[in-house]
Amino acid sequence: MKSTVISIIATAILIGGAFMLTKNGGSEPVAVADNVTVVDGKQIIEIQAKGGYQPRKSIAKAGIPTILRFNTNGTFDCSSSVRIPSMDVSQVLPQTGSTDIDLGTQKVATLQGTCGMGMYPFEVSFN
Ligand SMILES: [Cu+2]
Repeated sequence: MKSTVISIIATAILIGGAFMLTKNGGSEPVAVADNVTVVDGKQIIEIQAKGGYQPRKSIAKAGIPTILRFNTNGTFDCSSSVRIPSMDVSQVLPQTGSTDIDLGTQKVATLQGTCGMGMYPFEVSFN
């Protein structure tokens, strides 16, 4: 009986310790905005591309390495072609999938992007 209690306490300490390590490991995503997280010091901005871009406007942090991630899911319209002229980005997305575009470290500025035809706009503001 006594050894059972001890082993339960030991297990609880082990689980607690593992949990603390996870917390301190830095790999927990930190939300910056609804569609923006920071994981391991890298900012990830997620935009859905289908019949336009959602969200149309993203707010992100300037001064940290940033990935712009486009998610498609049965996207057959021209939002599967992405352009960000100021960054020289012209990217064709798969009909379904996830595509990362490395934006490097941005200054305080707003990036304007569109679909390949210039019909659907989106923007990312770095503050
Ligand atoms: Cu278009």
